[in-house]
Amino acid sequence: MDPRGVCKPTPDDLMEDAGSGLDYGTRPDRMLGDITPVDRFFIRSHAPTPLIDAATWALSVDGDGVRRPMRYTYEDLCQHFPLRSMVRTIECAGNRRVLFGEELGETFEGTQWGRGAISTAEWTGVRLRDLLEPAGVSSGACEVMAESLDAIRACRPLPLAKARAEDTIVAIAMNGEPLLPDHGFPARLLVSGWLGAASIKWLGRLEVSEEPKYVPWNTEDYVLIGPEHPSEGPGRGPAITALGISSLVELPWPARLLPEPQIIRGRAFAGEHRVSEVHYRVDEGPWCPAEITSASTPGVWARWQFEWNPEPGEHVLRVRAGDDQGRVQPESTPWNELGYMHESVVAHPVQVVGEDRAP
Ligand SMILES: Nc1nc2c(c(=O)[nH]1)N[C@H]1C(S)=C(S)[C@@H](COP(=O)(O)O)O[C@H]1N2
Ligand SMILES: [Mo]
Repeated sequence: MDPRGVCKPTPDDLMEDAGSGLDYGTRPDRMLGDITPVDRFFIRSHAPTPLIDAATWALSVDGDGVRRPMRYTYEDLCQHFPLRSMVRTIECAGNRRVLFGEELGETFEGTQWGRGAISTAEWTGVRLRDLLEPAGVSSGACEVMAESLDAIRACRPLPLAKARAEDTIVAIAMNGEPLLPDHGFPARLLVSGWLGAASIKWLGRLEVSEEPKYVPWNTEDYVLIGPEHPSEGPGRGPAITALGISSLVELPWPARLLPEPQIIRGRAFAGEHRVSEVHYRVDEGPWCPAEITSASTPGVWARWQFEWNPEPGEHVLRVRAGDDQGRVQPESTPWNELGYMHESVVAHPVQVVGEDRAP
């Protein structure tokens, strides 16, 4: 184990160090295809990566909301249940926190994320509901709490309906290979379209309960605290569930380009919804449609592109994504204490320089 607490290499040419020693974003100009290669998939861990032996590992399903507590081994998951594969994006609720702070002229505490706390994999695993069913979920059950085996025993409850969704799975593989330790080996939850913190890694227990559960991750962290977000329960603000809408340009910040025709690419994500349109704007020019070049699926980022022949000089590129619910990225995001859920259109600085001065 690396003294940093993560196992996989995190070279600067693929990943951006978010400062804590445990958190690394994917470099936006190295995101490559629809699916993020595992070597650059972002990492967000609150404690060092635990090294778990799959041969002795087990996942228990218990709580007052089940009639027969169950215990599944790694072999049970790999061999005794139907396996489902699906491409899904995971985004941290704190993605773009640094840009959010710059927008409001302040510095938010917490992981100093730029734009890279978002990645997409093909996940393979067992539907969570297939693991709940043998335990006999009671008619009064309302939540399923996922609990981790890491040093902080991270946990966060899910409403039963989301736990039973077609695309909520206990994943054992990522891009066709067993999970890497940093991403939750031997098994993690994958909650489609929700904040990354719902997708508990190093899963050890699923507690089905007949009462709502309150834990640090739905009362103090991963809640929206601020005047625009009145608290509805015992938490400091409403717990974040589905993610908002955002986009990024696949270029460094600031970008340096040559003054010649080229394709500008990027991605947009709308949480549980489908990205349906992407517009871009150069400097103070008109908004123009970008072409969406990937299948647009709920829970998965969409890729987009446009052609640009930039004039030499300093420019600002803005991108505004919209989803199938008619939601579009706003000009600004209301303040919340922990700097979550930044959705604003961002002004991406671009320097266009002659051939001899290009990088
Ligand atoms: N056990 C555990 N699960 C966890 C976390 C953690 O620190 N511990 N971090 C969460 C957060 S905040 C995010 S954004 C995602 C990141 O998943 P990744 O590291 O595979 O990209 O994992 C979630 N699951
Ligand atoms: Mo996160």
